[in-house]
Amino acid sequence: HAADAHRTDLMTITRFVLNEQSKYPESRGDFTILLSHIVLGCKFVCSAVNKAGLAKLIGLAGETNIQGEEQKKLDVLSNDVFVKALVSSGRTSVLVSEEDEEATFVEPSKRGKYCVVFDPLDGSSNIDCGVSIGTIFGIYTLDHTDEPTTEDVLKPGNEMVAAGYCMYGSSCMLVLSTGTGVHGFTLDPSLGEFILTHPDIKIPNKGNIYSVNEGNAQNWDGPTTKYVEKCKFPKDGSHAKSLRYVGSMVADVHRTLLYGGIFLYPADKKSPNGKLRVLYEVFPMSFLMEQAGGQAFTGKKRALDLVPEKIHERSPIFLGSYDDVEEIKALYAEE
Ligand code: AHM
Ligand code: MG
Repeated sequence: HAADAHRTDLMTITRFVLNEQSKYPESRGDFTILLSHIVLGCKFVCSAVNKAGLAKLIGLAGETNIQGEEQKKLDVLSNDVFVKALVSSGRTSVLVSEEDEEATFVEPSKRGKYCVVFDPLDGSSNIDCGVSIGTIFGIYTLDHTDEPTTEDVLKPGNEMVAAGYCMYGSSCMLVLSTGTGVHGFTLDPSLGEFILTHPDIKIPNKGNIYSVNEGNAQNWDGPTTKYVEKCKFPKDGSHAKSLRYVGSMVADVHRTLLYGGIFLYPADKKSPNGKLRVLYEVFPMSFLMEQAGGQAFTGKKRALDLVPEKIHERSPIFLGSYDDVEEIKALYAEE
């Protein structure tokens, strides 16, 4: 269609969220402001990630800057940018980042009603070879006016009001849910704006891809072992599944969301709670999966019903297409 070649009615992420929020008469635009600061962080990291390879080529990485400091590593830099953007939004009170051992409590004059948990740059093993990496975030509301504590984020994932990720891949994509479905926005670099390109993403009910680090197979438990065996050697006449594993959660979950299938980071003998972190990896991705019509399971229960006791707690996770997750749930139920 010739008319499609130049779209003139651009649904930016800000316009989209303003539209959504206008459905709530009590909304005063706080969420929109918070999100615009998250978006700023994502754009900054996207630009830094895109320049990283070049910087290396022309010898920037490892050099010292004007203040005589070593160039910051990309993950540290990303964390600094997100923390500063979130604090300066004036809409946050508690921040939990994968990069910081302790939670950040925003000073009283800059406090707001949201708490944000995030992994500023996930998939660190992929940074140096230019493979897709991403930012993951989840948002809670503060439900009191007392001094904020970590209790304000040690809440089950089903209490999150929004979650999302930004993938720094062949294009930069921000995928967001505020509890009314999942929507994907692609960064138009010439405009510097995220444009709605994937409205109302629904994950297929069943997929033909499984995604897991099979190098850990010797340490898996019974149900995970049985499940992966079934993926490769199905006994019911169905086709074997394909294996895809980037080792970058955002990329692996993004593909799972769009193509269907299952992503697993199970428990194993060496890491009985798996590897991934409940607050800023497991919860946001589980929130998105459910909003897209899929499921997320820990091996014991619905992932979003977990109540974390520590901010950096880990949990095994199985998430993806509804029917595929049903199968792994059945295997754990047999135990
Ligand atoms: P990171 O936070 O240190 O980057 O680790 C998280 C990453 C996830 O993106 C990915 O799903 C997982 O680690 C891969 O782990 P493994 O290398 O054990 O397969
Ligand atoms: Mg991580």
